[in-house]
Amino acid sequence: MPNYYTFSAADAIEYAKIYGGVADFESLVSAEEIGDGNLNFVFKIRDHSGISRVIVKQALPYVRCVGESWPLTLDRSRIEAETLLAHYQYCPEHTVNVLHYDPELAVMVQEDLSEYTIWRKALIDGVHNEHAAAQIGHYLANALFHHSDFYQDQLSKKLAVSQFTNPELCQITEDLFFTDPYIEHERNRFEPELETLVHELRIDKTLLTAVGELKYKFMTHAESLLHGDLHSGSIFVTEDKLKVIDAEFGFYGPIGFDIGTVIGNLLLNYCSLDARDVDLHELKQNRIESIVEVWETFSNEFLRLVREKSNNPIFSQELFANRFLEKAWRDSMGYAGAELIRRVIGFAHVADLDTIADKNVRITGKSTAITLGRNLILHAPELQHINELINYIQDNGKKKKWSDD
Ligand code: SR1
Ligand code: MG
Repeated sequence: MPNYYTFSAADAIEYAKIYGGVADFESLVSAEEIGDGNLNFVFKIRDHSGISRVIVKQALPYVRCVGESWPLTLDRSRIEAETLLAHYQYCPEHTVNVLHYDPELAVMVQEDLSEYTIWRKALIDGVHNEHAAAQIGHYLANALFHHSDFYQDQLSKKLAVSQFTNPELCQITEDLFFTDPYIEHERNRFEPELETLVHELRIDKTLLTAVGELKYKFMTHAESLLHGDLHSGSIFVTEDKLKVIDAEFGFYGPIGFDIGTVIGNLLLNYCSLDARDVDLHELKQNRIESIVEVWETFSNEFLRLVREKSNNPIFSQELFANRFLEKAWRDSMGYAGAELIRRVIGFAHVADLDTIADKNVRITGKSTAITLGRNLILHAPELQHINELINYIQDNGKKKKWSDD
């Protein structure tokens, strides 16, 4: 990228003036770098009243949280913008609006979401956002249906698969999700108290085979244009609204990966709740109801879209669509399990568990997450109904039927 340079705050302001779509653009005067993710610079651009007006986001040619020793393609910025635009086309109410992007500078300008809170923060604070689960289910159905072979025509789908080929970011997931946690690797991080549980994962051949199946499917099943990193830090919420951001891991993959990542993050939060000063019973119930609502909204909406909009006379048969969703459900369970495990023992953790100050409570929460994750991966193929998952979660991963066989 010959024209690439890293933006200073002043560069970000100038850029926002030109491309931010702000009528009184001369009023844009300050930029605050607020990026707290692993990869990029994010500038919040404010006017002279201190009101945040737009976001300027720039990819760095390396992994930000590690440094230049881990180089990373700038093309992820194009992929992110194009994935968000593609999802916005079919679900504008739940996708952040990209106002402008420049692949050479690896930069994009996005709508400001200052009135929103990161869903992970709300979940950690013990908040139940009543509408969030149904809204993310709606986003998943619309984003995934309209980029699948149920809707896209054969030729444009195949061109799109090539447009969204994202080898370096996919490699991160292939390694961090599906390989590192199951081997000794310098990127892994976990407390010594978890050593026995981790060892048990690594010698469980049935588990490793199931993880192999999930990884293989991730690498080969181009079912739809995924967000690719739909954890609760990529989702912004208010009391009644929800927007998805941060789609640089976008690619054509198995739809259960996005659904499973959402469910996995709700489960990670569930595992952390014992540490919070809140009405535990009610909040645990809220998290479980949210998981049910994500799946039910997604599957009902997906079926409605198949009935009303599918262009393919073979795929639009009710029985075929139902069978497709049964497989997506089982995949989702497996990917949720893999998310639980990698967020506890791999490179990228979650604040839900890591910020628990009391060591015993933290280790208990993390142990539950590992055990739950392991059982989800192992038993995903036989899980017929969401109620089976719910019963199991309510037993905190100790249900005899599963752990004893
Ligand atoms: C090196 S990137 C680590 C993690 O951050 C991203 O948000 C993805 O979840 C990735 O696995
Ligand atoms: Mg991200």
